[in-house]
Amino acid sequence: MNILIVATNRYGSPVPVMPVGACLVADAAEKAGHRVRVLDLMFEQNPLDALKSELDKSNPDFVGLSVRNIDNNDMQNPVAFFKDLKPLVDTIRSKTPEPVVLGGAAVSVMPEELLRYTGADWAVLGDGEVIFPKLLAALSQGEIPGKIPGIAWLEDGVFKKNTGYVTRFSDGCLTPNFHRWINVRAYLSRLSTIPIQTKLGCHFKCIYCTYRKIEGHDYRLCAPESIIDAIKNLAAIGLRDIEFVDNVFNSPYDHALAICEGLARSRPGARLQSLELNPLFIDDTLLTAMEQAGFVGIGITVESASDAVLNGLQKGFTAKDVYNAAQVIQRHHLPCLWIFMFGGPGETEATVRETLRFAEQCIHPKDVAFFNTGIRIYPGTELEHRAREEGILAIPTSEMLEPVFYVSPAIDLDWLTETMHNALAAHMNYINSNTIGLSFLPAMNRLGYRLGVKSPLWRHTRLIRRGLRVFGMDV
Ligand code: B12
Ligand code: SF4
Repeated sequence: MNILIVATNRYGSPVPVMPVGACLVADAAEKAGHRVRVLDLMFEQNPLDALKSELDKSNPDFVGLSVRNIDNNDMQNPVAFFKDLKPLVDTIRSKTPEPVVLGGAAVSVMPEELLRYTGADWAVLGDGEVIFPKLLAALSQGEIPGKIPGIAWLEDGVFKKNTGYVTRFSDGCLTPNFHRWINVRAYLSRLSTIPIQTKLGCHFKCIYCTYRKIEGHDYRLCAPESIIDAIKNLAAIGLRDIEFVDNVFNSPYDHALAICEGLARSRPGARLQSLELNPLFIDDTLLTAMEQAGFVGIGITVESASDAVLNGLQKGFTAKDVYNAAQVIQRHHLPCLWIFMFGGPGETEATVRETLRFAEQCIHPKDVAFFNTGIRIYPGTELEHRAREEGILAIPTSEMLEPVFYVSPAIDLDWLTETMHNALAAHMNYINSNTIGLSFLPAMNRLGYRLGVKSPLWRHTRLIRRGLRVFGMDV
């Protein structure tokens, strides 16, 4: 069959992210014997015109839409990306009667709502490179796709899904042939990194999290040797800025350590990053291995340094673990981005002050702290139940594609905004979503690339903020 896969994401902040999922799915469909084309809308001036002309060219029997983001998860400057989908589906429908299937992280998070909103025929939940070829085979043989694990659809207006187990990483196929499908240079020239996953699944139970909906609760680990080989191959073709996009990179600890030690031994010459470290599994052994492996930046997602909030979020670690992790990080030379989230259950003025005190005392000025405010509420999460109980959320799930946020009723948003404004003014290494949501961030990424700046750009936060302030900007 002729297959067209459309990578719909056009968001350029903090960097445009390469559509790794769409490319993996394209690779898999081609391997299954189909003629596949990918249309990446990221840099298209006019996405609907680009889609129309691609549909004319490829005359597809089947169109897959890769949907990454529902919205930008930002309470201060919300942008709803899901609204771009309807005109895309309408354009496809105007040109062809063939089936339209949705896939991508956003679809795993809110499949029913996205199927209803777009009117697409099928949704693939999770691992598209395994499920999509099976769906194509079923449809081409007139079989019922609903028997395939990982498929969702609407039947007489009723949402149905098959949530059977899917195996992944079985063929060691970790990285797609990016050059075959997308304009890699366009991404690299905007400081994008090459994404790679080392595992799926998460054992933690944070109350707001959607990741287990996407990847499942059980770990599905990729063999460390396969990961090391994949990184060597990427580096050998010049794709050296590589980012681990696991939900948590350092859990299970032994798996992460084996990968880092293997990379330290084989030295592929890659510049590695991960923004998803959990403070529970940070120690000198792992950080030493990461330094030797070629890491150039790490991010640690602690959300808070207050036990009341960490408990409320059910993070599975304590403020003591956060302080311990900070001590270990200070003993090493890896630039670190600390990620916090204000407004969770249990947040008060006192807990915000506790977290800010931690940041002042324990985050080195050359490292960076990112403070988010408000937590996006997703259907089916513990946070949704809590928000409904507390009267914060009253709309039905069908309306939750529009971003809705939780902020602890015990916190005054004006006070928090003022407090953060003052904290950012006093610390040039602090950023919040207003700073990274800057409309000119994409231009800054391009300028950075031309000036020879290497990813991650956040390492230069102090310099950038100072520079922009000289030009009179309130950042
Ligand atoms: C790593 C990550 C990042 C990194 C990306 C780094 C990089 N170089 O790529 C950073 C930190 C930059 C980032 C930023 C953002 N992210 Co992010 N990110 C992730 C994370 C953890 C992994 C994404 C990933 O690469 N997965 C690996 C690939 C292989 O999987 P995949 O793309 O999902 O593809 C698979 C399936 O979805 C499916 N599939 C994909 N396409 C298609 C197409 C078809 C036709 C089919 C059938 C199947 C299919 O098959 C693929 C292979 O198995 C996810 C959470 C998660 N666990 O998925 C959030 C996630 C994708 N991010 C999210 C968001 C919101 C954002 C941001 C808007 C802001 C934010 N607050 O984080 C920005 C947007 C950036 C941008 N420019 O678009 C949301 C998106 C959904 C939503 N809730 O709206 C997620 C799901 C997290 C969440 N909060 O729920 N992110
Ligand atoms: S540790 Fe991360 S991925 Fe796991 S449940 Fe918590 S927020 Fe989600």
